[in-house]
Amino acid sequence: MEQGQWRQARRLVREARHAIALTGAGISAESGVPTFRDAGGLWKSYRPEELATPEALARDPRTVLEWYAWRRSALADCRPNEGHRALARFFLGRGESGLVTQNVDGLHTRAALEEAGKGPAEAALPLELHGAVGRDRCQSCAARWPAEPLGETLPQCSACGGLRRPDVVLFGEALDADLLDRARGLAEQADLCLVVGTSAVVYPAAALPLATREAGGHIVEVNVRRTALTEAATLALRGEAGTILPALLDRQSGSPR
Ligand code: BV8
Ligand code: ZN
Repeated sequence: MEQGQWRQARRLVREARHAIALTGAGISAESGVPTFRDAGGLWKSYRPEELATPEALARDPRTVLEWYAWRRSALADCRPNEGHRALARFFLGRGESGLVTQNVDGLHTRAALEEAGKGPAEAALPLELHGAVGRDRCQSCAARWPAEPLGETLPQCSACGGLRRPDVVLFGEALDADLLDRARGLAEQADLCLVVGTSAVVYPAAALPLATREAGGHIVEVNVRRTALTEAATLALRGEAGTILPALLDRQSGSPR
């Protein structure tokens, strides 16, 4: 990456009064979590319409629940990487929330708790726009639980008998309105939106960086390749999140090797 671009990126981070970050599956790739649309990604082996929609869940709940049980088991050995940790330290240092994720893997939350040590982790806890695969919720009422292994019979809500399903937002399901309002408010106030490891094709999440830009803020993209958002970015830093983010966000570090 050429030095001028790097210096400009570091200046935008240093001078940002209100910074937010929108992350996608790419930030968890180095933790061993498969992305969706990359070669070898989840959508290459499965068709999202067949698995990640409320119609699929209604039509064939066992297949959908078994797919999520497989994804949960694939996550069991994954740990936050240096990209998650650098973002946690950044927001802890600023003492102001701004981390918005599309990911459901819970790795940002783990990084926040690990980096905060004894201190308050709040500023580094993410807004999980698409929910969390480590939680179940009831299809019919508001009950939520920590995820449990799938048994022989379809899991039922102990309160109302409804279907217990992963607490994630499927295609065609609405995002939590309050969460989305908070994320939109943060994006409109931000003068810097870091966009890390997302193909920026899923809405309404992908519209958030554009809200920052429309309000006069800068988009700095961190990705290994071009995306639907690269055009709109002030700077597109090409490389892996686990390498770029510590160098970009930690106070004393220089540019990545
Ligand atoms: C809604 C499930 C309205 C959870 C996910 C046409 C038909 C139907 C719907 C629509 C349509 N047009 C638009 C829509 C809306 C739809 C949508 O946007 N569809 C897109 C695909 C066209 N959106 C919705 O349905 C949303 N709901 O709009 O509801 C509504 C309102 C009222 C009432 C009812 C309904 C719901 C969106 C959430 C869907 N859920 N998944 C799960 O199983 O995970 S989306 C899925 O994609 C994931 O959640 C993921 O978060 C999301 C985005 O993917 P990315 O994170 O970007 O991952 P991807 O693999 O694509 O990219 C990885 C990137 O990382 C790449 O750029 C790669 O280069 C980069 N990378 C890789 N390695 C690294 C790296 N970068 C840096 N470092 C590395 N090491
Ligand atoms: Zn219920």
